[in-house]
Amino acid sequence: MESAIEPNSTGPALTEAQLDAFRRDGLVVLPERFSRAEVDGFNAALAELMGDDVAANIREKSSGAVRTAMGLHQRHPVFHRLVNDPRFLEPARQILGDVPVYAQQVKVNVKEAFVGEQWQWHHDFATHHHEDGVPEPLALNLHIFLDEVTEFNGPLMFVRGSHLAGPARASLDTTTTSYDLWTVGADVVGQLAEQGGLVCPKGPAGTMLVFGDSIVHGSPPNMSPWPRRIFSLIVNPLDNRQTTMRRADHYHHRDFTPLGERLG
Ligand SMILES: O=C(O)CCC(=O)C(=O)O
Repeated sequence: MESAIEPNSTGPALTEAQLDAFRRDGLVVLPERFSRAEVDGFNAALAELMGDDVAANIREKSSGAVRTAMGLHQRHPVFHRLVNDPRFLEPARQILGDVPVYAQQVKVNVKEAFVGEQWQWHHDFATHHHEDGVPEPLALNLHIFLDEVTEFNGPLMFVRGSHLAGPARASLDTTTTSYDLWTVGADVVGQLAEQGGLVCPKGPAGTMLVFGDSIVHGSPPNMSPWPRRIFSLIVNPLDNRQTTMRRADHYHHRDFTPLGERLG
């Protein structure tokens, strides 16, 4: 793929080339970070939660299918263990420095076959800042593909390097999909993409993806016959934590216990 994919390293740590890719492009793709057996375990745990009639299972406007299942580390021990996995925490430490981080948001974005809706162009910091009062764009979004992600099943697209000039102008979109989001307008996306182009990470289940809080990204609907599930952990340094507690806990958790200290 494009330059954001760098050869895998053997342990949880990122290589220098992978760190360079993250700083330059705003994201890095890490192939084969989780095994097929581990992914099967995550999908089995998710299946137990998908039928729950709770606010943390956010549904598609038209189909009623679950779009995002949130608060997962509080709902299943498999995800409680996962948010403390060194394959997440070591890259976070390398990027953010030796600072304690908390689990800001823990979810699976489920794009069901045929019905999964789009995610508008946005960067995560706009929502974190405007809704939750997060001061700086330091949070990291750590993904694991739970299905093979292809060009067909609604893959994420990133505007490469769109973080470099600072967070892009954004406004609140409450109508386009079932998920209210601070989005980036077509004019801004066009200008940024002119400079950096688009990157569309694809790969088998078990692939990991790391991206920063201010890189612009989005994804098209899933018209294919195949689901596209992606686990997402957002970590944020404790001293950059939310200052406004307006949203429900599953959108932005208020347990500021540092990750890596809560196993057991
Ligand atoms: O799952 C997707 O397609 C989009 C997810 C996303 O934009 C995010 O996690 O910020």
